Amino acid sequence: MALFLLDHGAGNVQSLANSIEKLGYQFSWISSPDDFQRASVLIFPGQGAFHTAIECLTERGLFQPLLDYINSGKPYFGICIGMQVLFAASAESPSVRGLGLIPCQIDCFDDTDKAVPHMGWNTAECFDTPTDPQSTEGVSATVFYYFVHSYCARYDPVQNPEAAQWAHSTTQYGNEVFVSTVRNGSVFGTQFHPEKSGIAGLTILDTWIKQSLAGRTPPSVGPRTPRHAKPRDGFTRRIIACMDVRANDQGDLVVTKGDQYDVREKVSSSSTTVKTAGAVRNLGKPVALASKYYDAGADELCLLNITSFRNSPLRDQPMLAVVRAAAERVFVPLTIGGGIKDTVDPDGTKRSAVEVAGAYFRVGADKVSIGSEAVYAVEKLRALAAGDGTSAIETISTMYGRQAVVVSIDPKRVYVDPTTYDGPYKAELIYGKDDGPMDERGKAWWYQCTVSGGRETRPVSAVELAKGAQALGAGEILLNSIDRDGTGMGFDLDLIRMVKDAVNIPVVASSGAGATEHFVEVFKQTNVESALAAGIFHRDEVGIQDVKVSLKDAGFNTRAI
Ligand code: 1PR
Repeated sequence: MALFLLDHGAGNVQSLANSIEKLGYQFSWISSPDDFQRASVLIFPGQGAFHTAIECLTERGLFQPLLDYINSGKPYFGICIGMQVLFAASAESPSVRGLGLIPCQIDCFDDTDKAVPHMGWNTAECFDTPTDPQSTEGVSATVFYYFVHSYCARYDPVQNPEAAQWAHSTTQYGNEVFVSTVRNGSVFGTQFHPEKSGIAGLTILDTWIKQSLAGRTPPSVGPRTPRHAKPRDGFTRRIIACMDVRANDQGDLVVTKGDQYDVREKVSSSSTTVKTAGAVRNLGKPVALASKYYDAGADELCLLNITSFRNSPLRDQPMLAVVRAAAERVFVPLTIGGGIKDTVDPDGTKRSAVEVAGAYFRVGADKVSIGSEAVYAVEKLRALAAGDGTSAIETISTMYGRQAVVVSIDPKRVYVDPTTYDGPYKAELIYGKDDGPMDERGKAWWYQCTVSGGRETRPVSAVELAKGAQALGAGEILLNSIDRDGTGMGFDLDLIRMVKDAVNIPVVASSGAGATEHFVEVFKQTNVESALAAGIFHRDEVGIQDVKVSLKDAGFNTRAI
């Protein structure tokens, strides 16, 4: 029996390869149509947009051989888009035909009551006997799986009977119930990413591969009771550990952490009280810390190359090596930021932002985070009134899907006299709060965007950037605050509320966490889906599990390890 993986060329397939290697299985890649003849067990970890997957398969002559393989009755496991291509069509790409095994359409989530994409951890409730791995394929209703998708197969036995017949488990997001795994004969598919779902996901992969290599007997399908939306879904709040990475003065990549983005030690000379900048703070090695946070139950990890705006990321082999090594050890989503833009190598070779992002996806990143370039793109959007298709946000989201593009916002408060301010951000002013520096008390403020790690301000507000980024195709906002970064004062709730209310995509609250209560507060007082911290985790002041216990006590769904 030979296990093969299918790479359609537009997604992070490295994560699945890493998971399968971790489980101890050997596999080969499908690289030509003939390889399907040699495959007896096949996994297709499709990612990105429906049309991209189908077009890539067609261009490489793999569409029909894939259909023939599935029709032959040999075991097939489709992940995310690899599951969606089994359907006849998708609302994402109405003119493109899928494989058509499931004769109905994939629909778009309704974003009026929730953020879309559905990005994060949720439950999956199997129809079959919970104790029998032959029938559950290892899917358990008591653990959580990582989903990231804007389109889904609605579970509705009346309106969408074919999808309901194929449904093996369902998941609820907001008020919508959708099919989270499909199964029929030797065909299995998960809408979630088992390769990014920690131990729970590895269990599914292991169960399925083991049974398939041993020879499967297609399970019989028993009678089913139709399901309806419950008062509450299983979607959890995500806790993200962030590592700011840069070279220290010896040239080694280290995790550092700033106070309001200043990452150098403050050194006081004995003869004077003036503090001067010392060495870059070193809080540990990126891969070791990433492994530690994965083991501790982080729902997601973020690695930001904070000085990459100075050079070409594709020449930054140490950073690529860090991401590769981290992806081999952690099986939760990994976001990589810093320097995601069109660049020119010192030898004059031009590199597009898509190439830069692709290099990170190929070594195991799941999402890229765009900072400075997003600000310039939104400035251009304002001037042209529409995207021209050339920005990093647009090109990467077109190729890899919106869910792979995060926009990182680095805003700073601008204090103004509310009685005289008549600038363009009047409607975004925050009044009557006195949590800023003493010399700004009594003033109002707005949030101005910065580039190059906070070194330069630009005439764009955080709200404007978030809206523009969403319009250009970003799938998530990582919302920092230079004023709160490293202070431990808690998240800037006014900023977070304002940005969250302006967009429909998920928002990550970042900067200022100093205690578990700050996480409870940000989830109670804003609608963000996730919260990120750095300093308190690096300094072991608060553990990731401490945060989750507090959230659970406060009534929020959280993922246990
Ligand atoms: O502009 O596309 O090259 O991206 C650069 C990226 O690097 C941006 O995401 C930017 O936020 C980040 N960055 C640049 N300089 C710094 C710096 O600190 N000097 N770090 C920097 C940003 C902020 C957060 C931090 C939270 C939580 N780091 O990610 O982790 O504030 O910290 P806390 O919990 O300790 O308060 P581009």
